[in-house]
Amino acid sequence: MLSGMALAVVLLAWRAVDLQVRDKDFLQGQGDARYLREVVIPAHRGMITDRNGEPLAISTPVDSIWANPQELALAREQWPALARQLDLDMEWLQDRLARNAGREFVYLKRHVPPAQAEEVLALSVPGVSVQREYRRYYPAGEVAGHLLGFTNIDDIGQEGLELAYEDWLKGTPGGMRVIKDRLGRIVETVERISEPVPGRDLRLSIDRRVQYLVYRELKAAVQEHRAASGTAVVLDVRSGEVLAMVNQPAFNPNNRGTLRGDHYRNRAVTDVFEPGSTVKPFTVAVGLETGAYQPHTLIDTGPGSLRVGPNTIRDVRNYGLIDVSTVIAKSSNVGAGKIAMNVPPERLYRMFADAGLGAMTGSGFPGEAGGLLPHFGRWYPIDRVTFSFGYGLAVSALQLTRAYAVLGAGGVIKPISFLPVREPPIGERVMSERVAQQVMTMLETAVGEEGTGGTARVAGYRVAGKTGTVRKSTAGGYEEDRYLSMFAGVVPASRPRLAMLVMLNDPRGDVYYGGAVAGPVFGRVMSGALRLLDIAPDDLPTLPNQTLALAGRP
Ligand code: VPP
Repeated sequence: MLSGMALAVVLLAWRAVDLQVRDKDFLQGQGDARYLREVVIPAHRGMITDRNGEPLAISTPVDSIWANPQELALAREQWPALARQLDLDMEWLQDRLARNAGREFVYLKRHVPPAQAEEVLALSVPGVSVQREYRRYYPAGEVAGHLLGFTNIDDIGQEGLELAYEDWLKGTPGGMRVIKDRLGRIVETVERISEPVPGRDLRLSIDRRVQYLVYRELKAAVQEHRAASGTAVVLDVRSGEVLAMVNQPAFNPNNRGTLRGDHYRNRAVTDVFEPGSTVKPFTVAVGLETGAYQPHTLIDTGPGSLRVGPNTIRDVRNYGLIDVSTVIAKSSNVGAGKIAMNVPPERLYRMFADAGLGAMTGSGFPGEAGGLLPHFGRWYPIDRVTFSFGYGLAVSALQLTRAYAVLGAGGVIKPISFLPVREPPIGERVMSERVAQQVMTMLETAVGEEGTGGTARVAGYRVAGKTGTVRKSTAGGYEEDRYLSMFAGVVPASRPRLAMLVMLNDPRGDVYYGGAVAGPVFGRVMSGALRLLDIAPDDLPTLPNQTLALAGRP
């Protein structure tokens, strides 16, 4: 019995000691477990490409150098080498470590090239580590800056399509559990909790080649006419896809540091303005729809002004007795005003509203403006008249371009898309196909010999379009010598494929008419874009037959 008891005592004692030792390790482990941490593994952000897969935004791997101040404090003698390698100055480093002394983690330098990070690691300074991150790179630079927007240092979309499609692009970060020692050193990767899920790539409707053409020509025109800014939008008439959207001055999203708020807003969707004469085609469309007018109906615009109650509206010259087509070709305000007086106000309002003027397009672009379309119930007689030639309402460049795409699509409005669409949408009818066709014919004459838009011509293609020169509104009136100069058009007129608006804000050169300032930009862009997109010419000079015979062709 005694020996049994003695054995029990020995066993118990051994167990107690054993537990103490093992527990110690275990408890120590637990102690370390006090430093059990979850570390985030960033996900690779999806690439943004144009409609043909050309890269527009790519996330490239970079490394960020971070330190555990508590640990680094023990290696002061290595700080100078570290500072040199990281190109930091010592005061900054000392101050940063001092201010974060109690913490385990502080960034020393974000987004250094992986090679430099390697050299820093090679110094093997205690407490200094590297974290793999991603930095956005925009190959097209400022050509597509406003469209894409940009991400912040943590690769989160801040503006533009980077913001609009954040959830699609961002992916899901992974996680891993690590044990860190008392000084916060990762001593062991305990387990990968979850692998990072990369973001999805985003293919846009944009054609990078067209985007570049528009950027180049708009930039040149803004410089040539010393304009304060410029905007241009190109839409695919059949699909409603945005093929190009440019603002000047542009900005380069690769150099985020230089950005100011008003620099990177996408004016084409955020800024609204009075469209002026560019909406006359829609007033004429109402006149044609109601049957009150035909293209050849005569209107007396003499003496070049029209009294409406106490107000008077004017043309830049007295066009006298002209037909409806000429009201468009010469851009007569009086002609448009008289049509407006002879159609029901609600029909005029309805046409503008159905064509999307003064309303959000639903494109999903962040910060898109709605604009203003005062209800006809609130119109005084003068409002009804000035509305007809584009004053008293406010639209964005995207809305106005979309309205011209309606004319090109035979009177049907289509949703706007910044992504490729598989099937051209049916859209909704806004006016009869007959009226849309008649208006398109008038817009061709506006670009012909008799019109104000001759500068928008494109060799080999029939062009339908409208000039606009709009005095900028100020509090309670209109500027004497500050204008918006515009041209909106559709090509090829016989089989419409592209709609484009070009607008220059406040040209300070010696010419300011829309026809002189914006028309040429339209012509130059379209003569490049139509060929780029393999769109067949519809206005080749018909060769005399004998020439064909000489060429040995039937
Ligand atoms: S005619 O077509 O674009 O080539 O009439 O700003 O008229 O009543 N532009 N622009 N008017 N306001 N209020 C002209 C043109 C030329 C016309 C247009 C084809 C030769 C062109 C205008 C414009 C104007 C205008 C007038 C521009 C201000 C607002 C009105 C004078 C430049 C008007 C009040 C000089 C509601 O676009």
